[in-house]
Amino acid sequence: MQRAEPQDFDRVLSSMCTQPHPAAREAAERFLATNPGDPGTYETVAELEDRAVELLGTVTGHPNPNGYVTSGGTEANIQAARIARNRADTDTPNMVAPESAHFSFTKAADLLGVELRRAPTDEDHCADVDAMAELVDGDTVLVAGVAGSTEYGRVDPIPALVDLAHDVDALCHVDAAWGGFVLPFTDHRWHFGHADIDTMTIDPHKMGQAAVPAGGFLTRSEDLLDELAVDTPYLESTSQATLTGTRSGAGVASAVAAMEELWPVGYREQYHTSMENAEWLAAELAARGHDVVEPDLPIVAADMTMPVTEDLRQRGWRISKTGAGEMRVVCMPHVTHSMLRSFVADLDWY
Ligand code: 0PR
Repeated sequence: MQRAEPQDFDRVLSSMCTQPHPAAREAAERFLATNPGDPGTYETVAELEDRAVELLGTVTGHPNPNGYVTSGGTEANIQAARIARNRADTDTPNMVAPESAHFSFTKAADLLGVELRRAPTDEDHCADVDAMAELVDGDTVLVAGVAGSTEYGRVDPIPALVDLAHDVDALCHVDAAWGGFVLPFTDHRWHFGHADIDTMTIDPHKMGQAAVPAGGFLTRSEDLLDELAVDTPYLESTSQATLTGTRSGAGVASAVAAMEELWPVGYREQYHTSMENAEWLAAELAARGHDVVEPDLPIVAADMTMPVTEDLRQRGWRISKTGAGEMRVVCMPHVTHSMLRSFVADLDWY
């Protein structure tokens, strides 16, 4: 049988993952057979994980963060909800999030027995603080905001959400799974340095250009992470806060390599390139009469008819859509200007 090969990235406009930076790829290969889930045995990769958390703290304005490298944003969001539920004193916990929150919150709610209350977003697809305030009550354990939403790349008013959460003694979680590595180069107020956020998701395997799997989960203080700790009787380490047991040393090593290589200059350049591409595509689509949702971060959404998008798929393009049915293009590092030019040329064929 012919050896299977992964897809090329040259027509992928739908993904929130990308080709790893060469240094990240090399580090992933080197640490393939290591398990940060057993730090007593795999000491080097355990040290690398400490370094990863330190670097993630640098990116998110926290000089002394706690946390670990997760399997992805889903695990990090589940863990945030789990901490909030465990520390609260209620039998009927709920969490409040904007409707733009990723579907991993639905999984977290289901797994943890926490009711998920989603508030409508404002006309610009951002969290509407007043609408969320209406859903918060004495049983609210978590208020979540998104910094770089999956569909439109929008950033919620995080400081106001922190106030909303803390007014009812709930935790505030920020999901910057995708946006975390572009937001430092914008004017948004989204990170630990801007507000008393309790927990955060920020994934190296998205805009961070690390290999999959490398998600990131950070907590403001050690006691929050301790809410997750279970005893591990037969490991040399005595407790474990992660959701999974055996974990990817490749992910951890590649996250460190990518961040050491790219923070801050490489990420800044990538942000500017991706934004230029997104703005160029938005203008080209608008010039062709499509309704475009203006990009704030490098994601472009535009109303296109579905037969067109189906046909583009036949031509090899991988594009996704928003819940409202708009075409959605994520300008990841592998998405170049020339790629977008040939995409627009294909669109002009109609
Ligand atoms: N939070 C946000 C804001 C996200 O966008 C995502 C994933 C998650 C959490 C969950 O992260 P993990 O998928 O790492 O658990 N957003 C994309 C999505 O689910 C992920 C994705 C990645 C989609 C690659 C397509 C793809 O090819 O739509």
